[in-house]
Amino acid sequence: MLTAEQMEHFDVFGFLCLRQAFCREEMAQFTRAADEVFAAARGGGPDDGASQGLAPFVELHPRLLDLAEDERILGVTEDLLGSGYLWSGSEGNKEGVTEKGEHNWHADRPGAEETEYRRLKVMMYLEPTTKEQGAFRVIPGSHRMPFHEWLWPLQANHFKDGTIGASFGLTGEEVPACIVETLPGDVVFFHHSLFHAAYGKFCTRRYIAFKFVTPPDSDAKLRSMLKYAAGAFDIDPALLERPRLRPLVEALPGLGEQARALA
Ligand SMILES: O=C(O)CCC(=O)C(=O)O
Repeated sequence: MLTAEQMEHFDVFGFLCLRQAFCREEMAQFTRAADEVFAAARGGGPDDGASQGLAPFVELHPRLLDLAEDERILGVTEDLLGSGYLWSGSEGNKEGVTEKGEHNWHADRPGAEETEYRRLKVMMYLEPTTKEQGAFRVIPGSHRMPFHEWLWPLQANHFKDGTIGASFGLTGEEVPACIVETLPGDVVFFHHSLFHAAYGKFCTRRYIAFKFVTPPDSDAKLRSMLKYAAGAFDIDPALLERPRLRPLVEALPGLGEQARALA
């Protein structure tokens, strides 16, 4: 499904954005479904402007499970992770009106050893994002050592006061980066050890995310799964009912047992 150039882009830069993979009508359906899940999580009440971060997410709505099964998500994931890759959870996120609007620089799976474990997060933003307003930013190539480790000061100052002056004399927004402005229908795939951030987030900004991993072939990888994605070991029954998702989750409970035995 991906071209050799797109695969190389992901390998070298640690991310790939597929433009307009989903059409306007499809996005309207996914957005409606996502909003239903956010509303249900509020007990059906009106949007009070509070932030919402839900995991699991797509498991809670059949239309979002259709999205999860779509070739444009799973086919690309197979190209990037190889056959045998596993489900590692889903998320839905909605900004709150009182948030600072920033998510400072970090890697979700930080550290030299973690860079060796090939894992993906897939982001679908439901509102347009721009440089000034909430676009996803990445530092290309930061999923690889030694560059990954040189950026450690960004992680160390994560969530302090929004500045990283102590390290590079820059604010978070000034850090040299690729700013991935998106429209609904675009899909961003990124390596889970890539440094990323977002600034200027706004209260209608919502995203749906999927996480996938290559099968763990070492104790270190099992421990990492347990540390970062333990929830995925307890399979949501809705995933077992979907023919394309079932093979991605069946091994998870057994892997969970192995991981917990190591802990
Ligand atoms: O809100 C965003 O676009 C970034 C989310 C993020 O930092 C993450 O998924 O780890």
